[in-house]
Amino acid sequence: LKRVADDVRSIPEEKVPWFPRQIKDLDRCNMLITKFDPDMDQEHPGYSDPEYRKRRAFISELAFRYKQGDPLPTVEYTAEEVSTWEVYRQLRSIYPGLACRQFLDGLQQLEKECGYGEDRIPQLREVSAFLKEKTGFQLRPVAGLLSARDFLNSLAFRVFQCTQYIRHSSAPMHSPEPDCCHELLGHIPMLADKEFAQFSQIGLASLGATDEDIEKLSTLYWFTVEFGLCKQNGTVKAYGAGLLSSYGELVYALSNEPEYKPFNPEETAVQPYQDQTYQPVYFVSESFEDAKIKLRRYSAAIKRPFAVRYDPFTCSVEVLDQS
Ligand code: HBI
Ligand code: FE
Repeated sequence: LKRVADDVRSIPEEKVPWFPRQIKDLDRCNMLITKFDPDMDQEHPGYSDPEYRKRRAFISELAFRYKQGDPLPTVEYTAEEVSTWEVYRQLRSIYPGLACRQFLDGLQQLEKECGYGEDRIPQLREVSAFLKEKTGFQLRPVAGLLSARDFLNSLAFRVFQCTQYIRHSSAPMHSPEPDCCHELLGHIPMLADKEFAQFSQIGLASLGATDEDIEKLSTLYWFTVEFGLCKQNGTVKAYGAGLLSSYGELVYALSNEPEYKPFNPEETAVQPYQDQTYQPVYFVSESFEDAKIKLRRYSAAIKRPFAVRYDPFTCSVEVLDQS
C-alpha cells in the first residue's frame, strides 16, 4: 500500500464519486429525499396541517444552518409534541421480551444518564455527548430523509445524521419518514454499543463507491440496522431500529407470521424491499458478532481502485492506492 496525494484525481483513470475526506466535509452531505416529507407527500399525515408544516420548516432551518462543530441546536418541544412522544411508554413495555440485550442495556443507560423517559423528548445535544463517551459516535441535525450515499458516508466518520422533529400527532404509531422517535428510540440505544458501532464500517465501504454498490450497502443497512433480527440465548430478538421504534411492526416481526431467512450479505444485499408497510421478510443473524464479521467481510470485498482508512485523531480518511 502506498500513500497517494490528497486528491481524488490522483486515483488513476477511474471516475470516483466525490466523498468527504474530513469531518467538516459532512456539511456537503446534505442531499434530502423529499418523497415522504409533509410538503410533498399527500399521504403524509401532516400534509393538510399548515401548523405542522410551519413547525417542520422551523426545525428544518436549524438543520440547514448547522455547520460541523457548532453546538447542536436545542428545540423547545410543545405540549402536543411531548404527548406524541408517549409512544415511549407503549414501546418500553414490550422491549424486555422482544429487544436484544444490547438495546436494553443502552436504553437503561440512557434512562439513567441521559434523561430518557416518557415525560420529555431528549435533546440531541445531551444524547450526542453521551454517545461520544460510549462509542465515539456523535449526532448532527438533518432536516429529513437523506440520500443513501450521504447518510452512509457520514457513518464512516461515526456521525449519525439525526432528525429533530416529531411525527404528526394524528399518527403517533407510525411515520413514513424518520423522526426523533425513530432515531432516539430505535437507533440511539444501539449506537451506545461498541460492537454495534463497528457496523459503521459499512460507512467506510460507501466512500467513493459506485451507485450500484451504494444500492447494495443501503439494502444491507435496511435489513440489518433498520430491520435486523438476531438469535440470543436460543430465541430471536430485534436489533433493527425500524422495528424498535414501531410497536406494530416489532410485534409482527417476531410473531412467526413473516418469512425468515438466515442473514447472508450476498443474498441480503439484493433482496428487494419496500418502505410503505411491514416487511414481508426479515433476516436473522446467528449472533450479533456473526453479523458484524460477515458484514465486514462483505465490505472488504467491494472493489474500489483505492482503500480508505479512518484516522480518529484527525477525524479524516486517508486514501491509499490499492495497486
Ligand atoms: N436519512 N435522516 C435519515 N435517517 C436514516 O435513518 C436514513 C436516511 N437516509 C437513508 C437511510 N437511512 C438508509 O435507509 C439507507 O438508505 C442507508
Ligand atoms: Fe433509521
